[in-house]
Amino acid sequence: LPEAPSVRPGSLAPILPPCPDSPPGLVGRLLIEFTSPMPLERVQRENPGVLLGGRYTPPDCTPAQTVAVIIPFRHREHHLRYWLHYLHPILRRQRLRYGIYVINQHGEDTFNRAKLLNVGFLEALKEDASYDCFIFSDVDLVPMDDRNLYRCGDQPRHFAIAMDKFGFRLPYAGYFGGVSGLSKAQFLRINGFPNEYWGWGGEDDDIFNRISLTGMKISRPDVRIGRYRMIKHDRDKHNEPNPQRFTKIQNTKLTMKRDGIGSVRYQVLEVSRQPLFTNITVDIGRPP
Ligand code: UDH
Repeated sequence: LPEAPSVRPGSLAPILPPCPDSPPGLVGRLLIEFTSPMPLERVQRENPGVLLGGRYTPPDCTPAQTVAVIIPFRHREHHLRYWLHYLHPILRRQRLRYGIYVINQHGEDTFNRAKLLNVGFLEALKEDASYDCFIFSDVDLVPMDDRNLYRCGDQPRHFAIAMDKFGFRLPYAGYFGGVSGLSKAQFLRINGFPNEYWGWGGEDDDIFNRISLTGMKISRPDVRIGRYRMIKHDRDKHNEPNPQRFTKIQNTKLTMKRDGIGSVRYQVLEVSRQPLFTNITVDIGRPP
């Protein structure tokens, strides 16, 4: 007879073993395409194990970390449907305990990616104080290999190292854009991300500088595994290249102490728990 699973005293829930370091059941290289439209109902139907708000816990093991995936967002609904379609099954196969947070910038003022990510860090922790790993992902980036594990390590992690649009190579040594991950402690150590990069560009280099200046090193997957497809799109309105970015990234050392997670000001307008993600609409103000 098979042995009955052990049960915690005073509870009917079986004690689950720790999730393995290398999850079994990964498939490796994936076929990713963005051709046929992706209805949300289909994504929902195909992910019955995902709970309201986009929460998931493996049924068969206890993960070492709890991962909040933070997505900066405005007017990219059809990208989000592809992202959810591909990422939920990948994260599930990776045996992660996770939640998905879409941080939606309210209004039509200039976009501010890094400030939205700061908001995501704080708001995810308000939802669940046990988050200890934060993955920051653009909505248009889908990994092409599920061995690219969305979890945190002893150094900040850069995941999107080989995007199709850059010929599947790192565009420059200090590139930290697209998809990155920091533990709660690593994030706090760099005072989070800058709030003062309005418009496109520079904020990822500022984050790279913060990491270097605090003596940490970027960890990256193998270039054959860190491959990504980006959903092709035109430049968004109200996210023009920021002409100040070149001078700002020269000054990270001076600005990072006063500008970061310790100084972020915003107003949450709505928190809505959808079947596959939590949407947080936020007023982050506008450039001075
Ligand atoms: N984002 C939005 N809405 C916006 C702007 C940005 O959701 O209006 C988010 C989204 O998660 C996006 C991320 O911020 O993936 C980064 O912005 P981006 O996709 O504009 O940046 P990227 O460098 O593209 O990927 C730059 C414009 C490319 C124009 C190419 C024309 N061929």
